[in-house]
Amino acid sequence: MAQVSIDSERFSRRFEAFSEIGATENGGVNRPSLSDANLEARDTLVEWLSEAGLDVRFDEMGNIFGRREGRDDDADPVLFGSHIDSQYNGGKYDGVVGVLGALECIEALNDAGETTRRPLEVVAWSNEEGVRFQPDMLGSGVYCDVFDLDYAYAREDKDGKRFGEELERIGYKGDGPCEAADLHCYFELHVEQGPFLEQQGLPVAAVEGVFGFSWLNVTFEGQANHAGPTPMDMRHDAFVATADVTRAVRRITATEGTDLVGTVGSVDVWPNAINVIPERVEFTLDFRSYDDAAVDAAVERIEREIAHAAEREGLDYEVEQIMRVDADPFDRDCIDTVVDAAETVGCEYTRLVSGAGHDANYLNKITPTSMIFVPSVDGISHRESEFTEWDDVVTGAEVLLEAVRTKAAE
Ligand code: HGY
Ligand code: MN
Ligand code: MN
Ligand code: MN
Repeated sequence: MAQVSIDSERFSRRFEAFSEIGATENGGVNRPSLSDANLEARDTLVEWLSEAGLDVRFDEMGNIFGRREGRDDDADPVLFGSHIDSQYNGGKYDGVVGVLGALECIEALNDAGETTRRPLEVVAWSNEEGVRFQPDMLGSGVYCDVFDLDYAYAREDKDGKRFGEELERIGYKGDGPCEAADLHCYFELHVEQGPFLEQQGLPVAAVEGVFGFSWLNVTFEGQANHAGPTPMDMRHDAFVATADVTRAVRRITATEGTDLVGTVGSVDVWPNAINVIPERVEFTLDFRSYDDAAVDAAVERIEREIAHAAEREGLDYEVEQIMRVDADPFDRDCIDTVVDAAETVGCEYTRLVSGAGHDANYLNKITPTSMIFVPSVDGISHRESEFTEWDDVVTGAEVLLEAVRTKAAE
């Protein structure tokens, strides 16, 4: 049997070409969900999947699948992939490494003329990032029955455009139902987006689970007024309350749990003028931990802080929970398959839990799942300077290939 191996050159050429789509001046990418750049990336991926001999389809959420028949075509397939939508000024490795890495695994099997007992399916999930259309992991969420289709189609971006309409506009609102098929398992190769692999000087991690998280949208409503003549004790300043709550996030993460993290990431101030007291502020809260009780405690405490801040400043307020995902450990056998694959490849490895959310969170609810991480230089991600050494990307793809071959033979 011919040696099956990742072709680093071919993989790199594809990755560099893909990185040109929606490229920013500082080496990142700007391919938010259902944007024109995301459309160009989708079309490019569909072309490459077809050229690799895969049977390509996309479902009513725009999730793109490429299928390679198995010797036993009725067997449940091995599914593997990630996402190709990006942050507004994001990194070019986030998600793409997992999708093009999966395609490269198919090419390696094709080159070697190796068939597999089970069918293989490569997937690119829609709207993983949740920055243009909240919440994130929307495509895999509908597929895994976490969200219903109408909810997803109705999600609006900041300009009031709806997900369903934008999906139709770009021509990726497929006919096929977005619902889970019977799967044998799911793997996702992804950059770590944190500092631990680099700190340990290791190229690969078998991922044992993903932090649970809660996303909240908060609105404070006060009173706009002139910044000059309005005495301080007559003000109802929505931004002062926002600042109080932001500070409270730090107090909570310092006391509610060892790995608990909290972020105020998006803030809209209205009317946002130098000489007007802010009337309305809409901002987001993102709490995460591998301990669900810590996330729940943080949400409870921040909701009290929000109420107190509003009372102090004489504001109205509203809190909307956009999503709550529990931390679920991945499947022990899939994790061990990744570990065995790393040993077959001959690379050093460790085991990690992911602080970043991934489509694998939801796939883990319906099929045995694990992930493979490769290092992020300086732990940077969701930033244009996101970088992973190419040798590490290739090693990650080799581990993915071995894990997929193992499971496809079962
Ligand atoms: O928020 C996340 O962790 C993911 O990048 N959507
Ligand atoms: Mn990602
Ligand atoms: Mn991301
Ligand atoms: Mn993610």
